[in-house]
Formats: sequence, C-alpha cells, structure tokens
Amino acid sequence: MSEEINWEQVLEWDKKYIVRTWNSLREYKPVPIASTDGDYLIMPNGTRLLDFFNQLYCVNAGQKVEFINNKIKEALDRYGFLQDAYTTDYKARAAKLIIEDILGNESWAGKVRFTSTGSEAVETALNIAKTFTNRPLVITREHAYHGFTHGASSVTRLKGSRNGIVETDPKSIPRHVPGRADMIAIAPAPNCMRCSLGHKYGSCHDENGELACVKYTRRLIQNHGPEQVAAIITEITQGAGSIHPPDEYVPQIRKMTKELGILWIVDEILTGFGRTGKWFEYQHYGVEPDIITCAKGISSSAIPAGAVIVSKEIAAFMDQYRWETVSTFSGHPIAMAAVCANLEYMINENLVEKARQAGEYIKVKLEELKAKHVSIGSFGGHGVLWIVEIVKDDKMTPYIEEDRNFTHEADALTFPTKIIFNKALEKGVLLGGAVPNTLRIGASLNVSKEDIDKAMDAFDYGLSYLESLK
Ligand code: 6DF
Repeated sequence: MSEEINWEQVLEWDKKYIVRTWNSLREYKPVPIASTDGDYLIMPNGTRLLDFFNQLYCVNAGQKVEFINNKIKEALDRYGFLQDAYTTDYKARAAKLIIEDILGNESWAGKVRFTSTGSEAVETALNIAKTFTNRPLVITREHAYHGFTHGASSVTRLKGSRNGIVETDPKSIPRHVPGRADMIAIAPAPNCMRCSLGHKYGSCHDENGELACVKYTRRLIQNHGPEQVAAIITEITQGAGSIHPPDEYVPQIRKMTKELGILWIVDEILTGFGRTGKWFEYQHYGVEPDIITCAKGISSSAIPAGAVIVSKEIAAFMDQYRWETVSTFSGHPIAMAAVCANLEYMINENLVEKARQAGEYIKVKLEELKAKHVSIGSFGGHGVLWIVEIVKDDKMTPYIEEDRNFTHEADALTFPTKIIFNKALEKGVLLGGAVPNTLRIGASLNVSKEDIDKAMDAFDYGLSYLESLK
C-alpha cells in the first residue's frame, strides 16, 4: 500500500495546506508514518519505531487490534451516523460496561455522558460541577493540563501548553489567548522535587501530618470561601506537566474536599482505563471521586471518544431537569462500537493486570538505571506511566532552570529530554517528555518485556551520552 503513495507529494501538501502546532512552518519537519502495529510505527521506508510515548498515552490496547477493528467493521455495516437523541445498543452497552462491569463494585458511580475528546469531557465536567453547585469558581493546580478548549484551557496551567503563540526567538514572550473564562484559583502542585513552597519532602508535614501543598490548597479555598468554589479539578499523575504525587497527597486532598464541601473532579483522561495498573488511578488511594473525565484509553484511540462519569447524587440531580445542551457527535454509533470493543478486549485479555505487571518490571529497570546514572534524580509512577526527573548532579540541579515554566523551543538541543530523545531514536525508540527536565515513559498496556528492555537500553544510551557532555 505505501509504495502506491507518493510520500514526497504527501509532505508537500502537509506543509502547504495544514496549520501545524508546536513548530513554526520554518522549523516544521513532517514525520511520515505509513502504518502502525502494536507498539510500533512503521515509516514508508520500512523503519520500525518503538513508541514509548504510546502516541499521547492513548493507545492503551495497542495499535490496530484485530478484535476491535472487526467490531468497528461490523458497526459500519449497520450504521452511518445517529445523533445523541437516538438510542443504539452500542451506546447503552458502553455506558453499562463502564458503570456496572468496570465500576460496579464501587458505590459512587452514577451515569455517563459521552463526548468526542478529552477537552470536551473537561468542558462538560466543569459545566456539570458549576450547575450542580451553582458556584462560579474552580480550583486547579500549577502545571496542570486539562485540554485546549476555552474552559479546559482556563484550568490548564502548564505554561508551555496554554494555546499561546511564541516567536521562534527563544527569549520571546508567549502571546496567550486573551479574555478566557478565568474563574479559577491556582493551588501548588505536589511537585516534591521542585516544590513551589520551598519545602523538602519528609519535612513539609504539619502536626497533623498534612502536606504543606494540601494545607496551602485548603487555605486558598477558605480565602475564596468554599461557598464560592464548585470543585477542585486534579489529574493524579500529571501527564503533560509530568508530576507523580507522594502517596499521601490524594487521600489528603479528598479528605479536604469533603471537609470543605466542594466537589472533586479527577481528570483520568490520560491515566484512565488501565494505564496505571488499575482501571482508574484514583483507585490506588482508597478514595472515590464525585466526577471523572476520561478519553484516550476509553477506545484506545481506535475512534475518538471521551466521557464524563458522574456520581449517583449528581446523576439524580441532572435527571430532574431539561438539560439544554447538545453535541453533534456525542454517542456516535461507530465510536461507541469502538468503546464497547475496546473495553471488552481489555476485560477479556486482562490488560489492566498486564499493565500492573509491566509496571513492576519497569520499576526494576528504572532502579537499575538510577543506580548507574547520577542524572536520574528521582522517578515515580505505576503501570505503564512513569515520570523520571533528569538532573545534573546529586544536588538535583536541573539542566534547564525554568523547568516547567519553560518556553517551547522547536529544536531545543539543550533540553535533556530532547538530547535523550535524539539518542534513543538512533536505537529505533521514541522516548522523551513534554517538559525539559522530565522524561515520561508510556507504552501500551500489553507491552512486551523485550520491548521494555529495548526502551530501557535506549534510555541508558541516551543518559550515558547526556552525562558525557558535562
Ligand atoms: N486532560 C488530560 N493530553 C490530558 C489531555 C486532555 C485532558 C495531551 C494531548 C498531552 C498528553 C501528554 C503529553 C502532552 O486532547 P484531548 O482534548 O482529547 O484531551 C485533553 C489529563 O492529558 C490531553 C500532551
């Protein structure tokens, strides 16, 4: 198939007709991919790249799963398109699989509303939380990423991911989208390696054992008045911002929201559907949310889909009203068929347990690398999502001082993550991170031990080269 494609023509049209992101046109270098397979991308010349980004941490079941593709083909024999006012077996079954089969042994989950993307799921969650509480304010955190749409980007705080445009001069100031719906307040992230409050983990707990960042968040909400605050929205492992919290953070945040009477929205768009070795990351911490947002792994990206899962209490509230909202593609029959197939495949193949086991192995490999390389300052994660802090020395000095407040530079060969990316690429492995000093490791939930070894060898090679530059 790919030999019939004129790839020179493809690259020419791509540059000529598509508004690209992250690089200016002058800097943009298109990367042609002819096909995909499992954890691999295949280039037109046959080169196979092991994708340890798992695209955007969204191909949970792996690329081009035959079972999922066949179910999509079956749906295409039945449907073109039906809008959300109609009911299909696919949409009803997708909701039942999530609420009963996956969350059935938990007391909180009530109902699902489907979307087409994660950003739309966050928009919907913010709408529901503010409607349910009739309050205007949402608490977010430093370095959070919740999406690109107007409301979602108002709670997105990762400096280099707020839809801004930046001159190609590295010292230029980003120009952000003016006039967003900024009814937000910003709490500190649980970023122990680079604590914004100046604490060191282990000495930041108060007399009740509460973390300083949780205490700050509590006081922030008390200062605004809890009666003004609809919710706090949190990722647990921050994906784009690349932060894995200390174990006590999540239970303490949940305890605080209950005490102050505000909702907790957990954004599981990147961490959900098995990525961390549980169906949802909050389940590692013995807590239950009020609302969760999901996308990516809900369909393993075979067809775009997202969802908001609300508590029984919120579902019962919404059921009382005529909710005047609509989205053309909510519950799209082919997308719902992909969700059903993906979830059935994950359940039948026990992919969540496979991710947990892969995580145990990745942890051992990272411990071996940390013993060998001073440039691994710390790492944290579970399943097939790991965050690795890259440092200059045993004093945890960052290579890039701005760290998460950096400004994107297309060919930032000074960023350690970019240097490691380029060396890993020599080994046929895609491995890197969105922020300069922090590598983020991901793969499909059924990644093989051999491919983990291959990726870790490429990481070792990149770290050795980075350390040779000093
Ligand atoms: N919430 C979270 N992640 C997300 C995302 C969204 C919402 C982006 C694409 C990402 C992930 C890793 C590294 C860099 O894109 P979308 O509208 O379907 O979902 C928005 C926690 O991670 C998207 C970027």
